[in-house]
Amino acid sequence: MPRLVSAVLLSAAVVTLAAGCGSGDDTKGTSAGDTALAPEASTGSSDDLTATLVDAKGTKVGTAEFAAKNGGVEVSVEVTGLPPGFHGFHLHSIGVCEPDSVSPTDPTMKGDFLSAGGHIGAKETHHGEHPGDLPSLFVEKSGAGSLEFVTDAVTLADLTDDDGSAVMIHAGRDNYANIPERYAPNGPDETTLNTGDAGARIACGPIEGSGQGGS
Ligand SMILES: [Cu+2]
Ligand SMILES: [Zn+2]
Repeated sequence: MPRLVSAVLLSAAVVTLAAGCGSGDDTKGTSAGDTALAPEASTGSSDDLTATLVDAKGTKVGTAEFAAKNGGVEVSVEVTGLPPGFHGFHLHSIGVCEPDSVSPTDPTMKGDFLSAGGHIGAKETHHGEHPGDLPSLFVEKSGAGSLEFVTDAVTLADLTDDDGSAVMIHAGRDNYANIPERYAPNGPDETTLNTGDAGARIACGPIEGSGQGGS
């Protein structure tokens, strides 16, 4: 450090000489600045999970991170290059993201990222109450979007079960199966109760990491 300080003083002296007047700037040269950048590093943990989101062409469109928080999971996602507006955003039950793949539950269905199966918890209850149902992702006009929230409906261990899990972005909006009775006197149909009608799957990311110790 002494070396740096003397270099700063020297250059300040040169500037002062060159300028020919004594407006010496003494406020520079106190160099605590570098250490102030550190705090972010402390939030990382080896238990955290991550996912790289790709579109059907395999192009990376974003990343998601999952960290244990308050007995649940804090989710942070950032995307770019997606169509503006609201998008259905879910945790799907299988950690496989293959374009143009066959649905594991319905072999007659084929489409992008169907390999990831349905929403986590789809067998137990209806959409809107699935543990894998998440807040909608809003994408700005630029194609960029970000979202951070906590869900206590899943744990990191749920996301790292035997067949893994995947984070999914849909083409359309999620209605959370919230269909007014005046449209559906007998209640929403099966598709709505399973999916929330968010449409095609446009980006998918297998969730990776051990997740051990997080619950
Ligand atoms: Cu989904
Ligand atoms: Zn759902």
